[in-house]
Amino acid sequence: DTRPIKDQRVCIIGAGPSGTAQLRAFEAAEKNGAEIPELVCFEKQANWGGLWNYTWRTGLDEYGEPVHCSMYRYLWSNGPKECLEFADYSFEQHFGRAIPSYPPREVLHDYIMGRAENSGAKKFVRLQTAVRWVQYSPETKKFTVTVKNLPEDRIYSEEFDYVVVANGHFSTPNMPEFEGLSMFPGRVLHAHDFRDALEFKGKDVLLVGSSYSAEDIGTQCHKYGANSITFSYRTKLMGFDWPEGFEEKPLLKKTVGNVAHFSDGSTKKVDAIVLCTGYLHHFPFLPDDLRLKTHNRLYPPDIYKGVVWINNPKLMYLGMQDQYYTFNMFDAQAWYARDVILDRIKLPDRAAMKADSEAWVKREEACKTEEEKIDFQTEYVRDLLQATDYPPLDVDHVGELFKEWEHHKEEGILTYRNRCYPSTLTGTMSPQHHTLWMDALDDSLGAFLKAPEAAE
Ligand code: FAD
Ligand code: NA7
Repeated sequence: DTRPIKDQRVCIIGAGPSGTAQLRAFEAAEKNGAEIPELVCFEKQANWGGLWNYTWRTGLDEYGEPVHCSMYRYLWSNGPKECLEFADYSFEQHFGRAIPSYPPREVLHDYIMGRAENSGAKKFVRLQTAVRWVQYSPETKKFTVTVKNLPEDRIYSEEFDYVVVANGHFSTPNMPEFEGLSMFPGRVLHAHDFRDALEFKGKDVLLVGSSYSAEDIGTQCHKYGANSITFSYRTKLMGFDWPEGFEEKPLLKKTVGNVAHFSDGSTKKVDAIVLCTGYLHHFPFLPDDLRLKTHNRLYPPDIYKGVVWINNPKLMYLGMQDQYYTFNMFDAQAWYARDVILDRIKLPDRAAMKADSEAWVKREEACKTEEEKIDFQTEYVRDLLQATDYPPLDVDHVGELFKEWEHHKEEGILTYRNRCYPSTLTGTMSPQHHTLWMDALDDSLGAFLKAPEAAE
């Protein structure tokens, strides 16, 4: 494109951590004197913040839109905050002091969106505006993006030179069927609709799935007084040294009344079933030729550097990987996408992009252990970082912390959140939290930040 960059338009879909990273990346370039394109970020929720905005709603929202939120009350970070720290905005800078390593949702939300609030980025965000359709014209070389202003009940379209898809992929539930569920006498829900563990106090809860959601919702229900927790795995058990009250079973075959039958022939009477069976990459606004098709994995195919849609490099995706790394990886991707748009990064031809992407996919498929997978994502983030001027991030140190975190989880699935790690930016060791995680029932920002002597 020969037009000056300031005459070009970029559409960003979603203002979660990834979409706001994109806004922040352009802001950083502008501060350094660069000309930037016109930015429009469409966000269907009433505020930016993505999954980190908690709502009691499930199903559809007040406008009939699918509720995006998959988070729940009493959710605490499931990894050390030192692994996700933005390289250009430390936790100490945000909170004015060092804080413990595993903060609850509200505290992380305050940090992530704090960086965005301190920038001028909000003016680019059109809230309560859902993207309905994206169409590319090879003649005009532009995208037509059709959106709905929800409160005004008004549909309109605008043209853009680039589209950055940042709508997240942990919101549309993967809902398998199991024989008997329609006659099950208790509640059956997906993790996406889980909101409050107290609902399951005194109950025998079955969680289908063996990944983060099962582990976290299960331990949380235990923390808030569930009678027993049963996990059912399809491929591999989690294998933690579970305390009394937990057990792992192979795959659920069927339910008969309130009795769950498992593939090893064993049974268990349960009161409620939570399907922790993961999420679908879901882009109802994209036609086939622009749409990423993948399951949840560390290197989805067809996107160069995990960002650029190979079949049409004016379309970019952020945050579509399975995630050890989160916020700083989204930053690395957003800085990369920005530099493609600013023409600072020259993309190779399609065949070379395809070959590069396929090589990464092969490398990912060869990873067997957790440690290899952590190393893989570390290499991926390193590769992105060397291409842009994103501030230095010590990914070797971050990778080491992820491995420590894995070991700490193995040592105690109910105690790992009491651990402390140093910031890779400032070197400061995080302080011990005033209350052990199992005893910390109040997850509010106020309770978390209270001085130890003032805490109950
Ligand atoms: P999202 O946060 O999903 O944001 C996408 C945004 O796009 C949303 O605001 C949504 O409203 C908007 N959007 C979607 N469709 C449209 C549309 N059609 N039009 C307009 N806007 C649209 N990560 C961690 O680092 N630590 C954790 O402890 C952690 N815990 C998690 C717990 C749960 C239960 C889940 C589900 C995820 C967790 N994550 C955690 C991972 C999480 O994916 C990332 O932290 C982060 O939220 C991803 O950011 P994102 O911007 O890519 O996507
Ligand atoms: P994940 O990590 O994608 O895991 C999905 C889980 O669901 C995984 O254990 C799958 O087992 C299981 N699954 C999927 N389909 C089925 C069926 N049909 N039957 C049984 N089990 C199934 O999703 P999570 O929700 O745990 O985590 C997503 C994010 O939320 C994560 O980033 C966290 O931070 C919070 P498999 O191993 O494939 O056999």
